Amino acid sequence: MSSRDVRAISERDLLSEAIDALSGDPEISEMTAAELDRQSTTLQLIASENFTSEAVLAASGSVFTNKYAEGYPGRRYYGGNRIVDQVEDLARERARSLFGADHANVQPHAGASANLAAYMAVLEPGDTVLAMRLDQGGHLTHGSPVSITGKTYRFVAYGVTAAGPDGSGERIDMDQVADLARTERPKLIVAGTTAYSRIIDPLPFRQIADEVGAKFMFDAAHPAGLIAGGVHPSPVGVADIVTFTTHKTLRGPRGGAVLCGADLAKSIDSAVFPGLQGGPLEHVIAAKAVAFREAAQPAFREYAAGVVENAKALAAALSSAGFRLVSGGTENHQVLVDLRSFDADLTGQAAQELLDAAGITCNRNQIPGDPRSPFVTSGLRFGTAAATTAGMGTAEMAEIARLVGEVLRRPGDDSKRDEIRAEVRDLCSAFPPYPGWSKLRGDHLTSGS
Ligand code: DSN
Repeated sequence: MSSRDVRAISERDLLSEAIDALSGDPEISEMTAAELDRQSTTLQLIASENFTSEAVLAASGSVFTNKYAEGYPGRRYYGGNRIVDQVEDLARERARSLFGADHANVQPHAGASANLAAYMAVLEPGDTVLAMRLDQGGHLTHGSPVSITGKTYRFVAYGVTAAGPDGSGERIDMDQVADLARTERPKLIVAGTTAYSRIIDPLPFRQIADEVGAKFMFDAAHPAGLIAGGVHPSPVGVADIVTFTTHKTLRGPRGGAVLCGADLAKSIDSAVFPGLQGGPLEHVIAAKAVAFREAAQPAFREYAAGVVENAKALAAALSSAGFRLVSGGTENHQVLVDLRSFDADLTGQAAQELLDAAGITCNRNQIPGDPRSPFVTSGLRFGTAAATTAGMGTAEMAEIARLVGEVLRRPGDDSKRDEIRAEVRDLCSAFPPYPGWSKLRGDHLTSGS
């Protein structure tokens, strides 16, 4: 079974009805068709995005959106939750089974709320936390001063090692993690990144946490699908708490979840509700359940391996095109590019805009030690999760790297950019993310970029 088969579910009739129902709202109907067109005719290379299955979309748009269900299965604050309880129980059970966890909370609306719940479960305001700095590859919720996390807790940051020859550096600096843990005595150590292209081994973090008596949280937002697919080591059973998002490599609906041992189950549940959230999004929880089931299929393992294989191919081709890769390559779904080697004057912001205009969607990103601000940046981040779902392989990755190089080599050449835009459209036409929908909505699709 191919990686596409696992997501080929027969909800097309249901979905076609759902789309037709939107025709009563011409503006949103038109925007939905335009966004489907954008997703179908441009390259989706944002590392945190993916294409869900049609079954996930169907569950996300289902009648469960109508239901208030504050509380947890069997302990709700509203009536009428008999079916919703079954849905949430099933989602929890599937999450537990997929990751081999004792306890799962599937209510967090996002990765940020999952992380906040984890902090709230084990920390008091002012407690010290050790986590990766945003400009080294960490996340806003890992203590950035502009995030509520940085305002509430005392975060101390670790980073990556200096760039070495032949891509030998720019790995998480475990010596620094150990040194800071010994001097700062954090109550919690956080592993997890948003812009880092290497495998994160949870075991050394566990050892350091044990040495200093800290709890250990692993934010698996990015690699969750790679962990479920067996191509990255699992932090479940190693970390005290594992948070993740369901919409990145895991290919589910937009949302978050928390896994933990039985010892922390009550604290995590109380932190999510009533600590941080009100009514859970049961339609999204239904969609999470669908995604967990899909990720447990054998074909998902092939998909996860394909994502990494494609990232390696994209990295190799970008390197050949003259781009320096942060850490020299990749072991996950991401490729982080340092643009300065390619063109010292080209910022991440300008490169992102140039690529966008050519139909290549990626995001600018700071690289370790970036002299430019987070808004401008010197880097680009690419991801292969969505392209792999659409069926692209290593040949397409080489082609994408060529297109990226051609666009960025001629920033002022509008006709070249239009030529590449046409090539991108041709490439995408062979890999439609929702083939049935494209036919279904052919009359509504726009012809713009
Ligand atoms: N915005 C996500 C990402 O792109 O990695 C993280 O929250």
